[in-house]
Amino acid sequence: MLEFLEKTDPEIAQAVRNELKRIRNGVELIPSENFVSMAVLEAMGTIFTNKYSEGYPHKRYYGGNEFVDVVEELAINRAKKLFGAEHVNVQPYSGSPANMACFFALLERGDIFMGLDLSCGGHLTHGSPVNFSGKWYRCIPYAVDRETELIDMDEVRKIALKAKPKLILSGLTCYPRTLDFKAFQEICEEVGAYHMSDISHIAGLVAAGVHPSPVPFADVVTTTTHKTLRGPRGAMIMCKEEHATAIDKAVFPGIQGGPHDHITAAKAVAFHEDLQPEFKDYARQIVKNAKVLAEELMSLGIKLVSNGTDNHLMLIDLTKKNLTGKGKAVQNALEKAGIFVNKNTIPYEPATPFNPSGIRLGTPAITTRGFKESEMKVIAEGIATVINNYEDESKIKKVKEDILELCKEFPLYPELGE
Ligand code: DSN
Repeated sequence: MLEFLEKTDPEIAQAVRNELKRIRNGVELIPSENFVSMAVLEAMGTIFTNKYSEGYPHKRYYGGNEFVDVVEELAINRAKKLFGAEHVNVQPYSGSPANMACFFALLERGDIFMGLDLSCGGHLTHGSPVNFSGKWYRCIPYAVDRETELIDMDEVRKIALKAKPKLILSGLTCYPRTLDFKAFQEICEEVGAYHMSDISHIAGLVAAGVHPSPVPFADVVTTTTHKTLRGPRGAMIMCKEEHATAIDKAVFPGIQGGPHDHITAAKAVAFHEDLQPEFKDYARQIVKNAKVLAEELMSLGIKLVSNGTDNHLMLIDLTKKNLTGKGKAVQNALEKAGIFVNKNTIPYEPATPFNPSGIRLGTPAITTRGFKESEMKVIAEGIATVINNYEDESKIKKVKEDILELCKEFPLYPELGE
């Protein structure tokens, strides 16, 4: 591997090798990450990176797009089949521009919309005041219930009836439970709002039928392609035919220039993989693994937000261990043990976003690696030991040894050599 890179740029080649070693010797629990197949990896490294193809298939602003059109149409058609979508735009560079394109297509600056509050599991682009979505539009957030830590749809409805939003966004980056898209749709219809859904985290589960889909209901649905869908870094927008022109115009020329054709090729490959029967098994195993990991953690005295999970992720509440604001310290201690997670705010966070009181973790990447229920028990024990002893180097070292042992049994990217 890296034959040419090694000669041209040994420093970058070394960084790639080090990264490979890091992921092989650790347990990747960041719920937004995954390991793509060799075919997806190969597609990303093709000569399509050289091409400019502003516009859409058969309507381009540059010549020489005969084969790019093949690639983009395959990506679109496979995505439509995967989700049953009426219209798909596969050009968004990533999740944030995909969401921005939807706002541009459906709203005017200053319009009111509703999104899940960031500290309760929403995304920056769902109305955070530091993001374009909160600066250019008036976000009236909905939150989770303080007691149950669940989204209360009656409360969402009450807020919607009062706020009269032009759009309601159903979506999550850190909500461990099932979203009731049908209930969101009913509220949208009652108040005359567009329904936008961001399924970036759960798209693979939705495609495999292990989480309800918003596609039959929502006006527009966005998703990144690199999380549970296990594709390249990027995003796409699905929408009802009536919004197709507005969405396409908002993506290009609204906010983007030339699409990244090598990434479109890799999206097409990933969607092909996602359409295979094995992908359904993979998605089911993600959820099974998450349930077992959650149960094991709770049996070891770790408090989870909403006391469990229905999807691929869970959120540890450190306040119950008297570790309020220690998310960063615990994340670092887990990293020393070879367990990769991210610190996260918990609902109604008593500390700060940079030093929050939560740890977010999930099972998409470790499930790709082949881990099953019995491995979840080893991981849960490691996590609980580190949390209980996050300043004790010798206990952390012992966990690292167990994690290394576990990792050896599950080779990662053997095709890439040393
Ligand atoms: N940053 C992503 C995540 O980790 O959930 C969302 O954009």
